[in-house]
Amino acid sequence: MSLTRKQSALATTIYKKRRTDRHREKGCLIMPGLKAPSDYSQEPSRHPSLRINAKEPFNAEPPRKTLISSYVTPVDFFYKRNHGPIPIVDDIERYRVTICGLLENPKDISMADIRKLPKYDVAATLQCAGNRRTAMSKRKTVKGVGWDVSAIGNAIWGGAKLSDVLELVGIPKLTSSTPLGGKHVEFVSIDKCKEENGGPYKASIPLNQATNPESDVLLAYEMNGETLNRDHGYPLRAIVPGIIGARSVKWLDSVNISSEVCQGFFMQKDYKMFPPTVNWDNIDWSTRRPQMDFPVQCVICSLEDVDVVKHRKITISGYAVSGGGRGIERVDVSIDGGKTWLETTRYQKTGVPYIADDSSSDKWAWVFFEAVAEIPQSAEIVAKAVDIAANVQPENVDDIWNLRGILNTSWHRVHVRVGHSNM
Ligand SMILES: Nc1nc2c(c(=O)[nH]1)N[C@H]1C(S)=C(S)[C@@H](COP(=O)(O)O)O[C@H]1N2
Ligand SMILES: [Mo]
Repeated sequence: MSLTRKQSALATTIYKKRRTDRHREKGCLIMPGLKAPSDYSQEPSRHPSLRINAKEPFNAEPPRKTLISSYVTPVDFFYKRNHGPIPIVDDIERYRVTICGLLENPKDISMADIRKLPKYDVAATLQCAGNRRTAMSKRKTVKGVGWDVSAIGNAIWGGAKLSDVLELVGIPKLTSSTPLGGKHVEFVSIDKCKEENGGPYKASIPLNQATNPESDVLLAYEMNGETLNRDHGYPLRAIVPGIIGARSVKWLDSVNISSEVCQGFFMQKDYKMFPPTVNWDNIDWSTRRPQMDFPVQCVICSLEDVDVVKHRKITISGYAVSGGGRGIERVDVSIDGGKTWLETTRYQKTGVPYIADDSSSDKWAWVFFEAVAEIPQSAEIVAKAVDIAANVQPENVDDIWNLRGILNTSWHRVHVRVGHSNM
């Protein structure tokens, strides 16, 4: 039997309603086993060293020096980016993720079903598109959470490949279109976001990325070898390596096969890159595509933006990362504001030389860089990275300024003086 697209959409609606009714009967609030509070009275506890940029919803980042103290970012120090109160699992046994939309047989999948699939551990760096927004705002005000340089972290995500999960509902590997015209995979959460008028956070990726095992898209239930915690998406989240963090949807409720790109707020009215000429009076959201890929980025983490050091000989170190799994070919630093440059050494795991694009390196993960230099009494120190496609970071923030303050990848500059710390 083959359904038309309309019939299948109808089937999904009926299926979802039946499911809801079923759970209402059991006295369940919204969804089996997982619920979304509408206030902030049941938030998890968080590490006191996090810098809080917004309390409700909770948005926080670690001090930059913490980032370079370990290649794999400890869960406590991993930035937390939310758009509503953190959902709660009240019964993991009853939790199901619904795979629905343009397919013949929608299915409710339990954690046991997910765990039965082969487990993959993927090292992937997640970066919020708003990372370094505060610095962009200094040029000219932008709208959004004021992130410094640590809205980024690198974790080992454990879970099933989405390509394997989709096979359970009859979508083969390397599919770009289903017989019913499905071309996108939409991840739908249950959190209540005010941007969605109290509706859930959602985002989509193309079906051919979702069904390609090489893209390493995961439905993850572990972070750094531990069960995912509430802040990071317990019980199940999408991890889409190589693209902006906004598409790695946490607390999955359903995975919806659709003909179109997700029409949610965060795909259509946010996380789009506009040219510097666009302002709040002339913005037309429909003119731009949702941002997916991440451009090349690097940040100095061993020094604050304005810092005082004791000795002339200093270590300049930080992270570099690019989108789409592109490795880092080079990171250059300058101690004279960008007039002359010095190449740094790069590494991921200690003792293993980093070779961009080599099977020995973690394709989706950041790279640390380090250089030792003798600086004059006062210096402007700059870092810029080059990825394997020879993409380079832009010199000035002015050239990439945009009203939402996303993707600030301009050369990272810090000002250092040799002296005593009381300035
Ligand atoms: N359900 C849901 N998923 C979400 C978000 C959210 O608010 N709700 N925020 C997104 C954004 S913008 C980012 S950058 C990452 C942050 O993931 P983290 O909090 O685990 O670091 O989650 C993404 N997934
Ligand atoms: Mo984000």
